[in-house]
Amino acid sequence: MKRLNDLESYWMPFTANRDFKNDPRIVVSADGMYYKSETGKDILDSAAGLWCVNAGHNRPEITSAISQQAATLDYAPSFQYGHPKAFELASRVADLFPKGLDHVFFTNSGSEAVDTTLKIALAYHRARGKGTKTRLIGRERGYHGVGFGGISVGGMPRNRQYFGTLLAGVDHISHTYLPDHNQFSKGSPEHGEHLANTLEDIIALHDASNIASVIVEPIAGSTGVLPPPKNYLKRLREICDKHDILLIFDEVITGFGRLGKATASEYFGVTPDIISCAKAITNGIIPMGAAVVSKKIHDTMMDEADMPIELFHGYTYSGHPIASAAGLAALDIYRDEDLFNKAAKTSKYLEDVVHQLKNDKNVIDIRNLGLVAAVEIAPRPSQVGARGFEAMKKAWHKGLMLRVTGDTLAFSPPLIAENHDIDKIFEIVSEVIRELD
Ligand code: PXG
Repeated sequence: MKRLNDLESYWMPFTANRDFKNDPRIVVSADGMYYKSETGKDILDSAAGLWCVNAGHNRPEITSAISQQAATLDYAPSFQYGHPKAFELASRVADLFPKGLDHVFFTNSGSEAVDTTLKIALAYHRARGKGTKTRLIGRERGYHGVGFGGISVGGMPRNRQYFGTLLAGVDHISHTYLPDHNQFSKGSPEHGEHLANTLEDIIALHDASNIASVIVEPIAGSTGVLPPPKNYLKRLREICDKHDILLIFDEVITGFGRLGKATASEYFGVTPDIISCAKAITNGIIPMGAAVVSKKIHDTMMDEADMPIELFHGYTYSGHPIASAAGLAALDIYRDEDLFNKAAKTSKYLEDVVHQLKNDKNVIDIRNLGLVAAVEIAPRPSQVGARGFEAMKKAWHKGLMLRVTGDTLAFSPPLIAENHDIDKIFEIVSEVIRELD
């Protein structure tokens, strides 16, 4: 008989399972900026969970909305039936997102949101009689979740290499990491706009008549925080317009205030055709994601697609009542506490504080934009990622939840963070860095 509550049964995602189970990091409760560990220690959250708890932990407004909803309407079928809160949340999201992106297709995660955007792009071109436009373009070092669509257009080698041939007909434009030119940049780096032109090379190779869409994260997050070079996103938009290619922004981490605006699209003044989002849509409390789609795409599908069901796609839990209730309560908090503007103010402070680590041991680059920052540590020769992994473990023992990707320490605190929280995060980080050999 297996022991109940041993650590063995749960196969943890994106985790060094054997290492974890020898020295577990387990949290049992949370409030505001802090978790509590099972030993009763306060753990400061420098990552908003996994970039999702933008309003801070355990907000009573959201927990009570959830319990009320659960007691009123626990579940409603998402196919051919509706319930009021899904419609209400869709309107609220459309209102918050850039003008013209006003139709919302709900999913349960960022990965599903991404796959939904890709499927809509293909179905749209087909519906308008351009069925040859099928190639999907992503970007090197992109992260678009872990579905087969997402890893195919994604560009994180380890997320792809174990999983066979992936989707056919996918190409990647160049990543935008130019350390020789942009080291220690604040905000968008000066160099790299020209890298958008690698899209022109792919178009020259395949012809635009065969290309459906290009998907990028406006600011690449998981790969280690790479803000887009100045004018780069505008350039991508121009190329897509010129060639009748849909531009998709994956805003799973940037949606709902991370850059001090509702979306990165708004922040950069570039409107894509589709946005994927997730995470902070419910403040992370219940899984939910969405593809937010332009009127042009939506109306084409309504006018031209097969009848009576226009899009053969959806999930049992699309627009789940409890997720919808959580989403509405989260959006109320963002609005009532003016949290996006608060994040914009705190991001200036974050920039000042994080760049003070410039001369710390082994620090080879620092990047930031909005309430996102990264400190890149030199890898140990022949042991890439080891210093980063150790930093994460040391930080935990000092009371800090630290998100690490390779040897890059990434910061995305809840938008409620005060300047003193930022100070505390980087006091601990500086100590950790000093202790790394
Ligand atoms: N797109 C982007 C841009 C993401 O960042 C996903 C899609 C997938 O979302 P789901 O909900 O399926 O996980 C993500 C997820 C990190 C980190 O620390 C980032 C993510 C997830 C976990 C950790 O970099 N992003």
